[in-house]
Amino acid sequence: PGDKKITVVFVLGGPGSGKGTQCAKIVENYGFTHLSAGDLLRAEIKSGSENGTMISNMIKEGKIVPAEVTIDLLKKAMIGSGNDRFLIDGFPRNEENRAAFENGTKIEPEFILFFDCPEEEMERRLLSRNQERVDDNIETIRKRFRVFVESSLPVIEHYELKGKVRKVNATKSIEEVFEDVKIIFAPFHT
Ligand code: UP5
Ligand code: MG
Repeated sequence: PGDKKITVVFVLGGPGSGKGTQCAKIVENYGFTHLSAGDLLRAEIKSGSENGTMISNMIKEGKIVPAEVTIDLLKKAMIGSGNDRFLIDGFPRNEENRAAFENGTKIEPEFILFFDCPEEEMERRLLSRNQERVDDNIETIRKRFRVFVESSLPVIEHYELKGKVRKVNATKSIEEVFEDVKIIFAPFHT
């Protein structure tokens, strides 16, 4: 009772499809708080928490961390932000993530922003990225692609059936992709 409405957009797409890059641009114009699940997990490793070693091993293998761990971090970040509009980037990555988030928070996403990009292009971007990610080597990148196809695409299909997926061609330049994103976010302009 008295709860104000919380707006959540899940930002999904393969590794290197440009989720983080586009979220940073959305934040500038549309009053959202950007929460990258991957960034929250990497911060948890750095903080020296008891889950750190487990998370670190999962990320090096491109595997998906248990839902409760990620959701706990997301919930804390949502509360800490003081905002009521969120871009949740890189989550949910599998059906377990999706079901646990929906059951645990009772939040239904407004829509899913899906960056569609071929693997060759994503691979090129990840291999030329220079930010010391332990998972940006060719062996781990291949594993991340496989997990995306096997576990994450079914989540996108789930929301497709509900008419909630807004698909964007992510192959173009950063500015061109953002032109398409802007159309989708027009109703949220601040
Ligand atoms: N770039 C971006 N857009 C471009 C464009 N249009 N043209 C040319 N270049 C472009 O972009 C990647 C690179 O491409 C950058 O150098 C950028 O400049 C350039 P970025 O915006 O970083 O893409 P993004 O989709 O965010 O790629 P990222 O590597 O972050 O995606 P992942 O989904 O692989 O990574 P994430 O951090 O979400 O997850 C990492 C790992 O954490 C997972 O593999 C998993 O092990 C774990 N994890 C979980 O277990 N659970 C979760 O819920 C989340 C993560
Ligand atoms: Mg990212």
